[in-house]
Amino acid sequence: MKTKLTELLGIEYPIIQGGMAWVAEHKLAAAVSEAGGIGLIGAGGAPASFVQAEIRKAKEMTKKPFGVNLMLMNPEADDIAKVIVDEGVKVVTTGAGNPGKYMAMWKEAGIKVIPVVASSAMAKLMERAGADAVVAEGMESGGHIGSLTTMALVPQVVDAVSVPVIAAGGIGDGRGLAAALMLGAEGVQMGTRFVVAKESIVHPNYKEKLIKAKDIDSEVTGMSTGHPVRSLRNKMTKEYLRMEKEGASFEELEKLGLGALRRAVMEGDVVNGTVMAGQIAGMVNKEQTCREMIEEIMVQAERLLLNAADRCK
Ligand code: TUI
Repeated sequence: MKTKLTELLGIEYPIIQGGMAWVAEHKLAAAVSEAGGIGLIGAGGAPASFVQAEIRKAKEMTKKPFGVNLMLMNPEADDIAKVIVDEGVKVVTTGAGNPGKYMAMWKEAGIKVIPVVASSAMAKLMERAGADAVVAEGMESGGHIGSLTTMALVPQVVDAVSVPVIAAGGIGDGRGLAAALMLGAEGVQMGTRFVVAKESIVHPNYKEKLIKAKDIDSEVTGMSTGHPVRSLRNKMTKEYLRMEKEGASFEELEKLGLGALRRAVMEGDVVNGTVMAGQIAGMVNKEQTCREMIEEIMVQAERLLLNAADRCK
């Protein structure tokens, strides 16, 4: 399948793997790139030295292009932005903020810059700053989210900018990819589905909780702090929501959330940790290799798109 995204990045399939903190490390990124999509190393809240080591390990596992996601609230964001240049990374996506101050440096280095946005205003700002494409991420996504749904956001971003738009949030199979293309997107970014990939280093407890989850099992915490985060309902989300309702301070809530994602992903504490996942959790039913997932998605999307054309004859 050829789209503006496959052309822009020189990849086979229009699928970007989400830059999930702790989850998106070198093995997952390399596996997605090897399978014909584009894998990302998620910087999350990690130090620059860790991100650099991850990039080097990914280079040993694949000769295909891969990218780095810079989470802009990371205290070492400035250093990570430089590491991305020094290591010759080909693609960068950004999340949870405005990457404007790094844009000139990245463009100068020939890096393809793809900011994640949650509104058409932000998309326009990023296009003016030199973005090569944007990811329009709806609130169906796991992790830190905006307020619009993918169905409403994607076509409005498509109308607002002339760079390629990649749809994210609520996409977990070939139906989602086909639908995204119908909305005017040139590809998709998927996170939740890749969490249970065979190549994903996520703790088995996390994978099991995600595989068991149904459509209604995610919850949004942090509305009151301005940092809404979607994750699977558990003791942690219940406690967080109770404290928010009782008017807990920003500091108290931040303290509760601190380190909670790492506890779930690395230690497998899916009771007191934060099990970030999107609304497609109910569609994630088995572990597969990244190649199996991507091939299944592409076959399904291509069949649907061909059938859609038939209906209009
Ligand atoms: O960044 C994400 N998803 C994330 S980041 C993350 S790390 C984290 N860990 C614990 C607590 C909180 C965060 C987990 N998930 N997605 C991309 C994304 N970016 N979604 C929404 C946005 C966004 C929001 C506002 C992008 C730009 C923006 O602009 C505001 C501004 O600065 O003008």
